[in-house]
Amino acid sequence: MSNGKFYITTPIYYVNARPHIGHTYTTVVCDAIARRKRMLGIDTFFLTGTDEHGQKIERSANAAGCSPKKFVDEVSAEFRALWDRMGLSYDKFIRTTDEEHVRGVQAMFKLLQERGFIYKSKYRGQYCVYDELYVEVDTPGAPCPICGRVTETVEEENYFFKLSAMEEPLLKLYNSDPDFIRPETRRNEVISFVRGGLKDLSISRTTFKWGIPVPGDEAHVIYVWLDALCNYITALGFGNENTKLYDKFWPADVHMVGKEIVRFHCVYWPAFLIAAGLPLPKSIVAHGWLLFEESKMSKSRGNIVRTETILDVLGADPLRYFLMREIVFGQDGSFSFDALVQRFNSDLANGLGNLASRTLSMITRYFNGEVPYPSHAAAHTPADDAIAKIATRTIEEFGTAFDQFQFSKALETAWGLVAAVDKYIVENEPWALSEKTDEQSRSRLATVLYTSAEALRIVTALAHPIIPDSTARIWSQLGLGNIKEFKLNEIKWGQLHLGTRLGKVEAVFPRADKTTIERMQQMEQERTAAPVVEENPQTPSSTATPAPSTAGDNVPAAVASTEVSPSPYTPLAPQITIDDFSKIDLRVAIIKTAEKVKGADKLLRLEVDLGFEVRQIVAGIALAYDPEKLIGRKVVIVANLAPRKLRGLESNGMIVAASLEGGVPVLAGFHEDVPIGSRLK
Ligand code: ME8
Repeated sequence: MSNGKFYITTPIYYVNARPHIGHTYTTVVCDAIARRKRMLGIDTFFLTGTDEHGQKIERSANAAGCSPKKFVDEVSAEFRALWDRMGLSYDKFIRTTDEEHVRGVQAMFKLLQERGFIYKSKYRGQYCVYDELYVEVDTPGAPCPICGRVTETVEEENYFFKLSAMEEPLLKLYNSDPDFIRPETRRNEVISFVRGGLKDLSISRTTFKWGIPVPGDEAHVIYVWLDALCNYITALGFGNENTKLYDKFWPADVHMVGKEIVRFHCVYWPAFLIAAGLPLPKSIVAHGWLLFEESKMSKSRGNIVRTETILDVLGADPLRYFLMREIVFGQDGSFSFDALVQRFNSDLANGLGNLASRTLSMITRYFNGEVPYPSHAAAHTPADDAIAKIATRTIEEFGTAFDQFQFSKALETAWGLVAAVDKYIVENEPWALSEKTDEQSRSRLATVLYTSAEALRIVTALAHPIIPDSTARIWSQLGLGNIKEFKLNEIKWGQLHLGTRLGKVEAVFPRADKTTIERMQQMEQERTAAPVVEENPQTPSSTATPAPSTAGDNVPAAVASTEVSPSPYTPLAPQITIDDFSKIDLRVAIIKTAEKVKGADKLLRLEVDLGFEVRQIVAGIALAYDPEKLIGRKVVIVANLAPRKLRGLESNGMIVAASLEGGVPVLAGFHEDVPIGSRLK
């Protein structure tokens, strides 16, 4: 029997970057929500996918020396393979290069045209390629007010969408439905943005080709955000022949997004839908950022943590648990390997895992592997009733918190039950009861173990959407079969049957130790240490161009493959002005000290003297240079690069080097003797 329907979406991810745990975070949250809805008997559709058009992607493909299609095919496949490896339960993986999507977007464009919301006009302005957005700055080359990257001057004849006409309808929408944008802080930001006035929006481009052609005017491609946002309806068949899913699931219940794309989802998307006369999504829910070393994890900052590293070492469930428990949904949260392992040990290995193994192995030992039931009432004590009460309250509170996106609170509540049962076991000493042979003690032992197993069953069922694999294993150890068949909406205390035969009891969460952290750090280190010439987040080319091939796994497969890059030369980065170049302060410095960084094969810690100051730089040159031989050598450094941490050491600048085949660095230098502190121009 169906208990209604539910449609949830993640953003579709750009394929100019490989997936990292920031993308994983959003997708895991949606997966957990979708799983819970399904367990509640709700007909659920969970959509994710990749955003594959636009100038940013076209440039990344050019830089990789391959066609955009080949480039997007490879990176999109990586996202999908990672989600599959994690066991994410999406119902559809949409790609904006899918034919049905292209048809659907063109249908939407035509619909907006027919309804009089599109006109053609000339436009000259500053465009931020990274954000794929015209920005409100006048000076050519001025930085983007959103991301700080250098903007480009674009002059074209564009199609425009009458966004200015949407000011009133949007404000009416926000006011009439306070849940349309969540949380409240984001809602307030959007309202004040719209109150500030809306200008018409350019929705086509002629300066590049990698996009969906405007129907009837193929010189134009459709603006990438109009293209991308439509995925939420085209995935269901909008604009195509078969609209069964669209008819059933649209409007979406939840569009889950990161806080940086709230404006696109809460202003542009409903504006397009209102103009097209289509139903609006029920809510847009924004979460915060996953930070690593205090800044947003992103490819251009080079501080990403790969999901694969964690999967290889710990598996999917510990990561899922960490993301849902440690990060207060809606706020920014920090990621570190230390915190991940600490959470894993305290809550999973010592918490749920320990409760499962001690309860189930005692039932195996004392009751031949069959769930016991107290045989007379005198075996009951208020302590048993207290656990039953806490469990009943937990079911209620967990559901309420989870359904309000308070995942951390929900898990805290469930683990409160784990802690209560642990205490109960310690206080009731089943091991001592097992040594007594009188009937009263045997009944008491049965009650204590039944109570513990029943509480374990309840926590396992509640936690299943968050840690699906391990809970499925505990469930089958409890002798309950396939957890997927369990109806969460019917859960209550006392459903564990007397005589249920346990499955094979095995540890579900083997404890992690220091070497677990070291292994993960080492894997990430090896990936980030190699590049000497780093990406600079302040330049547009760095965001459009994948990292040099020395970056190893950080590079989309298309870049790393020699097959697709026949030229031995790295393609030129997009042109910059002299003003752009003047922002880079290159100085001559002398190396004073050099030493290997412990535990990082490729890194050296250097102290360099610029004449006016001595500073520390961490460089990935250890495989090419002996530290002793570097002392006294003059080098060129990028002196005004923002500091970043490598292996916990702050690096204040970057040494300039040529990168030879295989990423071997060769330091830049001079034939003449140049005073330290001199600036290169
Ligand atoms: O914006 N912390 O794609 P994108 C938390 N294609 N979440 C993060 C994160 C981090 N450090 N980094 C990424 C786009 N995310 C567009 C979307 S939708 C019609 C088009 C997650 O690849 C978060 O959900 O830049 C964020 O909004 C999304 O990835 C951005 O992915």
